[in-house]
Order: sequence, then C-alpha cells, then structure tokens
Amino acid sequence: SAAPSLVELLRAQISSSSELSFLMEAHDGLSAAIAERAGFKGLWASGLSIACSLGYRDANEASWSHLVDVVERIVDSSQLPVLVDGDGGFGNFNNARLLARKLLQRGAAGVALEDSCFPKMNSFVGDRHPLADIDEFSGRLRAVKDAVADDLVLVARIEALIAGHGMDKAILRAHAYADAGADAILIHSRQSTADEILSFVNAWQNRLPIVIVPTKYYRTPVSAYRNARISTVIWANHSMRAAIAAMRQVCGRIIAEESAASVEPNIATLDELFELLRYDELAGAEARYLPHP
Ligand code: SPV
Ligand code: MG
Repeated sequence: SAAPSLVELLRAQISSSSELSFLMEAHDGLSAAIAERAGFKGLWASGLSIACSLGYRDANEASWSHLVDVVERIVDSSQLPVLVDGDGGFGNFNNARLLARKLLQRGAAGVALEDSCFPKMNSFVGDRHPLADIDEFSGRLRAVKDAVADDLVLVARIEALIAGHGMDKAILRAHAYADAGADAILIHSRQSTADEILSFVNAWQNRLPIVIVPTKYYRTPVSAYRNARISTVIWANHSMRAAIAAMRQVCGRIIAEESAASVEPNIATLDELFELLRYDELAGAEARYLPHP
C-alpha cells in the first residue's frame, strides 16, 4: 500500500490519545528543517512566530496570503506534516474556507481555527479577547469542513479560558465545535499551572482528542499530559524565542567589540548551514545536468 500522506500522518498523531505527540513550531523554511533534524514528527506553523519573523504583531497584521506563502516554505523544507495556525480564519466562514483551500493547495496537513474575532490579538497580550458567537464560529468550522473534507485535519481552538469565561462556557463551546465537525479541540490557557487545562480535560471526557499549548505552564512535566490522555502538545514559539536571544547576543557583541572573533565559536558554522539546506544535493545535480566542459 502507498505511504501514508501528510494529512494521514497528522491525523494519526492528533487522534491518538494513547500516545502523546509533539508539534514543534516553525516560522520559515530554516526553522522547519532544524525541527525535522532534531527528530520532531510534526510542525506547528505558528501565527505568533511567523508574524514575528516578518516584523509584524500577532494581531492579523500579516494577511492570509502572507501566511500561505510562509506555509509553502515550511512545507517545502521538511517532509513533516504541518498543522497551520489559521487564527480565526481571517474573517467569517467565507474567509475561513478560502484560507483552508489555499493551505491545502500549499501542502498543509491541517489547520487550527480559534473562536476569536477579527482582528485577533495574541492570547498572552492584554485583556481584550472578545470571543466569536458560538453559532457563527461553528459556521466557520462547517464551511471549512465542507470545503476541504478530510483532506485537512481541522482543529477547533477554544479561547474561552483566555477570555476569562470559565470552564462551563469552554466545555459548551467544545461540544458545539465537535458537532460542527472539528477533528480535535485545542484548549488554550494563560495560567502558569496546568490546573485549568487538566480540569477541562477531565470534564471533556475525550469526546474528541485534545491539543494543548503549554507556553505559560511549561513547568508541568509531560507525564501529566500522558496520564490525562491528551493527544498533542505544541511547542509554539521556542525556536523563534531562541533565535531572538541568539541574534540579540551576537549583534550586541559584534557592535561592542567591532569584531566577530569572539562570537565565532558560538554560532553555526557555514558548513552546518550548507548541510541543513542540502547544498550537496545541488552539487550532485550540477554534475548530472550541467554540460561538462
Ligand atoms: C501561536 O503560536 O501563534 C499560537 C499559540 O497561536 S499562542 O501564541 O500561545 O497563542
Ligand atoms: Mg497563534
């Protein structure tokens, strides 16, 4: 039988509650290639990190066409399935289904849509996180499902805890989004412990698989998520934050010392760069395809 497609691979990872899977953030081709080399089996095309790498704020400043262009670079740069952070879908049901079709064309394996209003604001910024009406957002999910069927994994993300609406409202939304055809529920929290996530999971009873983003509650060991039969953990922004720290240090030293000598041992070698982007493959292709003088 044929090798599983990327969407089948992502679906298998996200739908298994007996095996915890991990999606690593990518925001460009390079970060995708590095995550793959490290051994990750799937990628999260992070809205925050992609915006950041473009010099935008995570407030829908980048357009859906910016996003799909970056997703294409991520998809082309690894063999891994990519779950794309689709924010709220950039508008109503029509914008959301257009985004989903374009992501499918660019090779994404899944899309996560959150029940925020356009323009969204990153979940960790400020206190204003107005939620979409449940029925309106369910319509966005149904429109996406009708547009792409099972060719993309559809993750419905609940921002009710971020918005301070409490557990009952969050569970109510999860059931509505399951009814609308979501394949999994992403429940987000800005607390520094996993308590509210674990009580959500307890109340939810695994009607659909659960995806979490432990950016603020990073101290909780993943064994707690295995025990709770959570399906997927997203490391949502760590390569971007590593890049910021590393670039800040190297820029600071080079300007202060007017020399690159002291940073040389701490930065990637050019050979590592050439290896990551498979320059050797190009050399081999040149030998095959260029005329020999
Ligand atoms: C992202 O990575 O863009 C996310 C996760 O959506 S968070 O920033 O935590 O909202
Ligand atoms: Mg995001």
